[in-house]
Amino acid sequence: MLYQIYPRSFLDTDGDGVGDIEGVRAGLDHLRWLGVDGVWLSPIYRSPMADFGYDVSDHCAIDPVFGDLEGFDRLLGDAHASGLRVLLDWVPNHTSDRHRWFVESRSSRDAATREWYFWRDGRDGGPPNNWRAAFGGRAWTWDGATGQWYLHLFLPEQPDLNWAHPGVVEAMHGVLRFWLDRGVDGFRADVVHLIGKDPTLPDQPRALAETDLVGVHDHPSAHPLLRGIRAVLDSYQGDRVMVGEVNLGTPVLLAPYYGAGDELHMVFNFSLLWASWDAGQWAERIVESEAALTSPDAWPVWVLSNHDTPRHRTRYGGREDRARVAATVLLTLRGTPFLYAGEELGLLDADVPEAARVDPGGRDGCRAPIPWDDGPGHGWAGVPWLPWPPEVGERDAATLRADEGSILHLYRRLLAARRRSEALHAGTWRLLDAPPGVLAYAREAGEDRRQVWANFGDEPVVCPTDGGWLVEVGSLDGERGLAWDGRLRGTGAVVLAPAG
Ligand code: TEU
Repeated sequence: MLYQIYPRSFLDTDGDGVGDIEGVRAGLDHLRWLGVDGVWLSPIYRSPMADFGYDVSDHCAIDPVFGDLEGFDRLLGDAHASGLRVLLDWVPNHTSDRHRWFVESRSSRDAATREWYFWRDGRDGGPPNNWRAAFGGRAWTWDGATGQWYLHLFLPEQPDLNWAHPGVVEAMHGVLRFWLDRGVDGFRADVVHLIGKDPTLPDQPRALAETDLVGVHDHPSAHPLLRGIRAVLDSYQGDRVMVGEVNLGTPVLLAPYYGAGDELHMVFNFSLLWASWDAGQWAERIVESEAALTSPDAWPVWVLSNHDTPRHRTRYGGREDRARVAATVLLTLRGTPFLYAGEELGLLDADVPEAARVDPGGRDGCRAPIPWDDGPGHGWAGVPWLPWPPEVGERDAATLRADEGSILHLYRRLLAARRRSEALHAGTWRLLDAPPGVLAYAREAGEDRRQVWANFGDEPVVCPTDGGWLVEVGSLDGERGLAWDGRLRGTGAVVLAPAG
């Protein structure tokens, strides 16, 4: 299981109210106790923070707000000493407009890095095509100095790199090598599908003209680029991995990004993150994903929350019992589950007043600071950059760790069950017949077998069972170790192990 840390919201140790690398280091004990295998750090590189680090101005320097390279090396050493792998967030599609490459590119039409970005003449007095940006508005900004438009699928402060230019490929491979040489175990690759573009930059079809490209852009030129990127990782000892953020809507569109085992090692599957609270929809999407990812190279990835989306407990109506059922499913599916820091505490989104909102994508609520104890500062050295999430004071890491029946202990028990069962961490997945409102499946690996039964409805349900099963983990406390009689509590789930 991999655990996403949004560093500025994790733990502040130097009093500036922004989480930092030393805070991540201090949190390693929590991760080890929980049973995390590795962490993905959202960007910590030098950045003007227009998009809170996803606008990188120097890929090989740590932004001072987080610390420095020596501090990062200490974190990496401690994480490795704890058996944790560390993935950095690599942002290949765009840089900050204050990156030296772009500063030079915009300085002159003859600049050496001019073609490292997309510069085009306008059309009919406007931008070169009808592309829209992810944070609203058009995906082009006019630059008067050189009399052309430049492309940015996100903010104007995030100009898109032109990966058709060999200089970009070489420079960005160099960035990967800089961190791989330092010993990082791999990368999460931000909107990596967008690096492939048709050089003619054709208009979006009329039906899509008002949408941004993030969820629809799927150009074949991405695949040779991904093979080149994979070759860089494969040139290093130790299995260095890359998990790609590919925002395409259905799993069948994700499968090509694994290539023939020579492109991405893993690809985020957001189909459950986008699903409503409905057992039938979850079953359909898992079946669809299993059917699409049939290649042995296409190892699935499941995720319910991240730094771009309202937290799933908030999405499920603020119900902790639903978050517990969701965790039971997430941590027993085939593939690698990703957790988003704080979901193990059952955090809700913070209610951020208009005046305190800072994110251009309206995502502040899911980025609220993580509370570590019930003291006045909740473990933080400074006043956090965003408001605390609700229930702070009784919902924090220390308080939940002291309560065996808490959702935190449920995550820990599920991760331990996953680790000790080959069926759960490496076995097959098969849907089981279940009553309406119940998602049920079997996991098998040789002699090792598990079943998971999850009741999405509030009413208790009696399920068919061939007997001979024990409750290994129950989403609601007090069920562990009991023989299973087919009864499921309302909004409750069980992981079953053979009784014999
Ligand atoms: O996200 C891409 C993406 O799909 C989201 O930005 C989505 O379009 C947005 O959340 C809608 O509000 C990645 C990063 O995860 C995100 O934090 C960055 O803002 C974005 O890319 C640009 O780097």
